Amino acid sequence: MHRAPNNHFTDKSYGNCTYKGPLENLPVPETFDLEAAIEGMYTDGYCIVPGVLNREEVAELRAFMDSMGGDDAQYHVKNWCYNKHISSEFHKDPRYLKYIDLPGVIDVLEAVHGPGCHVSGGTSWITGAGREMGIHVDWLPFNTLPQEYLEDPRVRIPVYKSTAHIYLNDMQPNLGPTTLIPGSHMSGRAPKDECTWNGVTPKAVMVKAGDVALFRTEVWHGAWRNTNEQERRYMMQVFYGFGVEGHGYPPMRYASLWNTECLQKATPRQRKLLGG
Ligand SMILES: O=C(O)CCC(=O)C(=O)O
Ligand SMILES: [Fe+2]
Repeated sequence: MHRAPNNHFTDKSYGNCTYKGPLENLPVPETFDLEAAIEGMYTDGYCIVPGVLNREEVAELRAFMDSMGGDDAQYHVKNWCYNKHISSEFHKDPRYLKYIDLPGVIDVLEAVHGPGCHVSGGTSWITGAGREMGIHVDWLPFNTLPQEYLEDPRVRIPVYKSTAHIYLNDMQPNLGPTTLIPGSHMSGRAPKDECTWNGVTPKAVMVKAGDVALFRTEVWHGAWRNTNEQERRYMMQVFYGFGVEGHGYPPMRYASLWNTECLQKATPRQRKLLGG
């Protein structure tokens, strides 16, 4: 077990946790129900917010992602896949602002993280054929908590950290969708040489471009293998938490480190999310 200086675990999975199928899909709600989405974060560990970006907004974000990071050739990783993964520089470019408080998504986030809800970072991620990711947790608030404590009806663990995935393709299996095991945050631990939990297999986040999936970091998840030689998968991640700010960007109250256009354009809600 590796521990970071703050005594938190750094291991997201152990051994072989690659899921090879069969692949079933998560249910995608047709409309957004805020109360159901909030409840989903506690019971299933995730929620899906449909139709957050329209077609024009999807095209705009894809173009923004294409414009980042210089020469495309450098992202073809030898013997692996195309992998363009760029950290979000919120303090350098006002174009990031609108993606941190997307309608519906931000209401779920502020409800689960409470008044201290913060953006802790983010990435833009374009991936191609050959890419897959084994089942893992992103972060556990307790290193490890016995499942029977978590299943005690008197216990409801707060959502400490979460990730929003903004999808920019109409997903299909060969684009390598995110996979996720509903309820697996109740395991209280990271997977070890396994890729199912409680008999539940990873389910694909088979959403449309412009849909958002939000999940707590204890949920077991990964990504199905991308085998699409024609089209790349586009996804933006935004990381949230409470009382956790400024990984990879300076909090906005350090205004001298921020681009002036970002400072001018940020709404009060965005300012607060960015540590203003
Ligand atoms: O790309 C995906 O679908 C999953 C990414 C992920 O789980 C991660 O970055 O930790
Ligand atoms: Fe992850």
